[in-house]
Amino acid sequence: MDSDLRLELYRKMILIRRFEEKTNQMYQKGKITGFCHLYIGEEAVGVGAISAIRETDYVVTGYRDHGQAIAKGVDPKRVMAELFGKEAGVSKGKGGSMHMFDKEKRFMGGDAIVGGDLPLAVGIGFAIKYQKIDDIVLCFFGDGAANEGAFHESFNLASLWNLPVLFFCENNKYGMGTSIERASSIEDLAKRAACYNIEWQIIDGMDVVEVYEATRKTAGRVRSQKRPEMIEAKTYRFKGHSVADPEVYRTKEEVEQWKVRDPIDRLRNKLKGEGILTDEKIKQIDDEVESVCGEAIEFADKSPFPPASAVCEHVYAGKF
Ligand SMILES: Cc1ncc(C[n+]2csc(CCOP(=O)(O)OP(=O)(O)O)c2C)c(N)n1
Ligand SMILES: [Mg+2]
Repeated sequence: MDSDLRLELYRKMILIRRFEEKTNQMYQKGKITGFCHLYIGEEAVGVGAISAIRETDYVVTGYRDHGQAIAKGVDPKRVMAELFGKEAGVSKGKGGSMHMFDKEKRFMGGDAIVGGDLPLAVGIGFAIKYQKIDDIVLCFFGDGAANEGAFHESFNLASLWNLPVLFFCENNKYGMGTSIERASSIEDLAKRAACYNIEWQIIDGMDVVEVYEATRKTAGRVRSQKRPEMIEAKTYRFKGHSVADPEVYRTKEEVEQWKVRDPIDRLRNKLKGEGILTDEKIKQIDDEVESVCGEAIEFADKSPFPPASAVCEHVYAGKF
């Protein structure tokens, strides 16, 4: 892979890491409230996969969505404003952390229901087929979501109807405080795809270049063959399930072992070793990213909260 592209992947991962660290700080300060799930440790998955599809392709995901929204090109300012519950947020401040949404960027959420985005991916896939266009849907979901009925229903219909959906499982070994060993009859979840006649593969989710290359090739097949496929990336979250998680279900040693595989450190070391990344360039990227995050916080802080009169807008029920 050429060095410019690898530098770009590195920059995006750093941006998301810093953005999430700032999000955590803002939460502790009381600027952000409610549920808030950080993506720290898993950046290689969102960045690698989303960078490998077209801008016109669709992304759907679960509630660990800030980083993926940014990777899809959603403005970090509007993501932070949404986290703050402000009117300038991508969902007008009414969705919060779990409901990032930007139709223009074809980022179709952000879903608080575990596995809830899988049927949405099938629906979008069906619309693409119906309109005879060549977009695809990249659908992220967790290992916990793979145990939901919606997973099986969605895989069945996507295969039966030949829909262009790339199902992407982020297997971070835990669904809240429950380890995969305690929740699933198999640990390699991608094998389930075979039951629905769907091609599958397992990749290293801590290696952004591997994620990018696997997604690029798979997305190409999904587009040309108009068939769903599944990728399972083995990954790990370095922080708790949400910001309010005491993490009693896993050992500090286990977390430390995974941190050795930090996707950002890995790529930085590789690029430094090849002479592509210098200390000066590292600092330049850090400074750039710092100012993007600082501006996002300032923007979010300045934006007003939505007015009380807007409470019945953008809801199915309408006025009552
Ligand atoms: C249908 C449904 N059941 C239960 C929950 C509560 N819940 C929220 S997150 C979560 C764990 C899901 O884990 P996973 O799919 O592995 O995603 P991760 O948090 O690891 O990214 C659960 C059970 C929910 N939000 N929706
Ligand atoms: Mg999980």
